[in-house]
Amino acid sequence: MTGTVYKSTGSWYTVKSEKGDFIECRMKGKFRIKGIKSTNPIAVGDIVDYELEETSDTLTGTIHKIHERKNYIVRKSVNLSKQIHIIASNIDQVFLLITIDNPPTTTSFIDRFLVTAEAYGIEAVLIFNKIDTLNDQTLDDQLYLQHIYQEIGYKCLRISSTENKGVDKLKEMMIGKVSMFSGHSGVGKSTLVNAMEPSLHLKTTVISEQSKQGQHTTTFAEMYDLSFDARIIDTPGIKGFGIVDMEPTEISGYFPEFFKLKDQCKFNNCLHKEEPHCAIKAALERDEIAWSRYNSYLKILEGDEEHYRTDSYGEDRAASDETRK
Ligand SMILES: Nc1nc2c(ncn2[C@@H]2O[C@H](COP(=O)(O)OP(=O)(O)OP(=O)(O)O)[C@@H](O)[C@H]2O)c(=O)[nH]1
Ligand SMILES: [Mg+2]
Ligand SMILES: [Zn+2]
Repeated sequence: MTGTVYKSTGSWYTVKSEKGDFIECRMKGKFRIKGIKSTNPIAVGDIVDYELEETSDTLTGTIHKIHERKNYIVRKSVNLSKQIHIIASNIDQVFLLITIDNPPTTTSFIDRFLVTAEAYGIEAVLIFNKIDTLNDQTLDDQLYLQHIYQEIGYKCLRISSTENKGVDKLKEMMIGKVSMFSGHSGVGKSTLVNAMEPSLHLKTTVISEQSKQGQHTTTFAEMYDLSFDARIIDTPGIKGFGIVDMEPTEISGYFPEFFKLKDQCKFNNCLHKEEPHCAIKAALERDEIAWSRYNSYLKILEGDEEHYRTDSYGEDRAASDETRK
């Protein structure tokens, strides 16, 4: 039988059958996916073949095959193993939720996320959430960021999940598609799912007053069917976004505004650092490329690991638990 993975806890997978039932499944044997060393062989969104277990009283199943993925999005675990973690597969679009100061989202984080989405060929849309909390200063910051990304060509939405602003426009963009929400803990991913589908009652938690950080409420990625012909994958908050290995010359190809110009650089292997007659440096000087984007590019090029927080909760802990099994 064939079904779709709606939730993965590392040892059990909730699979939705073609008839629409949910079956708890285990994995049979070991899966090795060519070329990737992943902490989780089966991810939310995977299409799998499974067999029902006839011996048990409760209906469970065993997964014996994963169908080829249309795409998947991964991040490098920020733990010692440096393994990659597949966040979800077979997705049509990913929404990155951004808050300006509660919690803060850095441009470096946004850009790492966008580079990963570009590298995996998945459309990314930016959601500026909690617009109801902006003051004069943070409103300026938000509009400036939105301007930068819109100029590059990324779609941006301004939303208040708690006051239901901008939510209808988002719903429209989600019809008939599988979407994923990502972003730091506390930016309001689960709150936004609840705003679209109040009957789900997903757990949410106020961010820490003191640290302005989220509390890692959602611990596993999970897909939900929504009543307006859409599917959403809510995910645990991510701290840093380690970029999966890329060749240095490949990186600027994932910055669309660099990509457009790079053929005009004198050297075709230009890294846009100190090389003469570099079209990207020239555009930067003319303010046609944002310095924040260029700085993110340099950081990725230098292989800096982003380390957003140093505690060990949330998905990174889940990922390392799975590694130990
Ligand atoms: N004022 C305001 N608060 C919001 C908004 N969206 C979410 N919140 C609040 O932000 C807090 C965190 O929301 P969650 O939905 O738990 O955040 P999350 O992104 O799911 O966090 P993790 O599951 O930890 O990754 C909750 O107290 C929400 O009520 C918003 O648009 N405006
Ligand atoms: Mg959540
Ligand atoms: Zn160049």
